[in-house]
Amino acid sequence: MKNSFSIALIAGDGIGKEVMPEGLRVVQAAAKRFDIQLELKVIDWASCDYYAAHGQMMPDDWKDQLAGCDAIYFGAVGWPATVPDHVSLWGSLLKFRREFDQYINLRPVRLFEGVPCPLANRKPGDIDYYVVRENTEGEYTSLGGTMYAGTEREIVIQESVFSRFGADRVLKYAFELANNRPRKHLTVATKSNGIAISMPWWDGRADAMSAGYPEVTMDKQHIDILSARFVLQPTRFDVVVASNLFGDILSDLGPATTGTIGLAPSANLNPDRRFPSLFEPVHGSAPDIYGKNIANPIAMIWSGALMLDFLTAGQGAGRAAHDAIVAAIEDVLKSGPRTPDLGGDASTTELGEAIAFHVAK
Ligand code: GGG
Repeated sequence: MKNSFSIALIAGDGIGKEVMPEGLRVVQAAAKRFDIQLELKVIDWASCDYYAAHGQMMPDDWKDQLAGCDAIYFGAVGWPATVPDHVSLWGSLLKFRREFDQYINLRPVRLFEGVPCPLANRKPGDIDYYVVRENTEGEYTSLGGTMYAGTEREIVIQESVFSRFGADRVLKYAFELANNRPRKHLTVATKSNGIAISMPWWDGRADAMSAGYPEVTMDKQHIDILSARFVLQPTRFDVVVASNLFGDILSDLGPATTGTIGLAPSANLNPDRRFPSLFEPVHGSAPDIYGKNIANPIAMIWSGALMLDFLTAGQGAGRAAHDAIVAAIEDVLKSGPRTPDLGGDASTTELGEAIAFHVAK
């Protein structure tokens, strides 16, 4: 099995620049321990600083520059605010997702021992599920426009796009994931009572897909009550599949119920492996804490573990490296240093060093 990989490193903006070194520190410690060769390519674009100098987020030949990379390890995008958020996002991260056909955004949500849970009477094991977010279409489109701009008759239209191809492939991924988990339960996020064209159709695609997975129990929940149940009844969930926007919202809410969004990793996957996949924390650039070296690096570190696992298709050295990183996160969260979001006063660097130390053991 291949054990040598080329990784593009894109720190991006804000705290992306602070958590990236810690993610890399841990990924390199795991790679060394499990004899995985990593060729690292540091990329200084896909950032608002690059935009300030060049008037665009990425160079025209960005795809050529990433040719041959097996994965992209990504920090955050969107700061300073001189670049509007939609410009920075569409000019970088969304280009990667769409042009590298990263149609799955896999976001684990888990309550760890040692992390104070904001929900009453919840213990580790009560919150342990995946959000599978459709990542290339849905509500995130560039289709629409404005009419009568600046007048009293101003109209703005933004279309959502759901394709049979796009829905079926994300539903298939989610059913497969649920089928391989002990509980074998899939929740389909919907809003078919209010969004009365695309969402009943989405539900119908899920019904059709479920016929191929007789062991998977499926329920469909409207996004409003589903969100409430993330807070009130999190034990109901195992795998949750959602459209692009619903999935984005759920995958911030879910981690918030586990104490801090600073723990939440994500994997933007091209499961076909025709293009590089991208691994990033769920959180953004967090300008409010940027520059203080207090951001929680665990989301970045856990994303690095997902990257090593995916690169080796969940087997061999990559799986061992993933497991060692997650075990180190567990150990450090029980009794190690804590960043302020976890109730401590440790720095980003101290937490990263503590996890790397456990990984290297
Ligand atoms: N770490 C990823 C990041 O910077 N995310 C910022 C963000 O707002 N992303 C929007 C999205 O994932 O759709």
